[in-house]
Amino acid sequence: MIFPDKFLEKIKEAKSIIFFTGAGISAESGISTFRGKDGIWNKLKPEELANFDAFLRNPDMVWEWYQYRRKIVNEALPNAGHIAIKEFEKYFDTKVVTQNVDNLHGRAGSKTIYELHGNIERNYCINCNSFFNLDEIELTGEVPKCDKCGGLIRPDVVWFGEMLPQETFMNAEISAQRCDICFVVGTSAVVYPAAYIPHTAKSAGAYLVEINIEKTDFSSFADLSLTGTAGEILPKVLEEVKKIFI
Ligand code: BV8
Ligand code: ZN
Repeated sequence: MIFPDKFLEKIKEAKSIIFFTGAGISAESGISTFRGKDGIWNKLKPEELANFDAFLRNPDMVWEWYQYRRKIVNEALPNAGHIAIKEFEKYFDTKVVTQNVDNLHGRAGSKTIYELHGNIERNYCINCNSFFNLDEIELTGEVPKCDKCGGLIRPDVVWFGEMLPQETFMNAEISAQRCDICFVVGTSAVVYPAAYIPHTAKSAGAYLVEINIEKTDFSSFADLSLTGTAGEILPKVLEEVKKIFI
């Protein structure tokens, strides 16, 4: 893959890099995206499942949907894209700002990860906010109840209409304002306020590189659009970095 000189110049000068990632980076790990061809939202409507009212109306069904997704996440492994991002830490101040809840960046070993939409492996009681790991919960197929107060236990993900974790989002914004290059990887960039992050980076002067298998609403903002899968392109970018920094 030949990269434009301008991009190679930016890599040479860069100190700080952020990777803004979405469901597309986990597609090659076998986790389906939300809005792509095999997207899960195509079959199910987010308003029916990923929101608090749906959970109160039908807690067992929403809990079951997350159990189904957790099973897929547990069987998944970080792919070459996640691993390449981890390797960038050897050459730059590298931060991951992810919309994904699958913890694959964490399992790939990335050190600084801002999970804007939470993490499917964590759960908490909607009544007393006690946190529970899955192995602390008695899984009966129905929505589990808190052993401290009997409240319903929900996944620690941000549903539609819910605020993002304040401190995490603030740290993500600060890293976007300070970065020299912002890679936008595997996201349709339609979910807000998360999708403001690459725009924040751009207005602060960062060089924006989109990595996606197709054009998105975001492509017109990118300084460079690399078309292909994250698992194929990110290792190639890393190869160029290694040539520059040997
Ligand atoms: C909020 C967690 C208000 C749960 C998710 C403006 C400002 C603020 C809010 C809004 C706004 N406009 C609209 C809103 C409301 C809403 C919103 O953005 N709606 C959209 C749909 C229009 N936002 C909210 O509700 C947010 N909360 O605003 O609260 C508030 C404010 C103050 C006080 C109180 C309340 C909360 C949004 C969070 C929702 N939670 N998920 C769960 O996962 O179950 S959203 C869901 O979408 C996932 O988190 C996902 O990460 C995210 C974004 O999707 P993508 O990651 O981009 O995935 P997608 O499938 O769309 O795209 C995949 C891409 O990858 C494609 O482009 C594809 O081509 C590409 N691809 C595929 N394979 C590959 C690939 N690329 C590379 N390689 C491959 N192999
Ligand atoms: Zn409780």
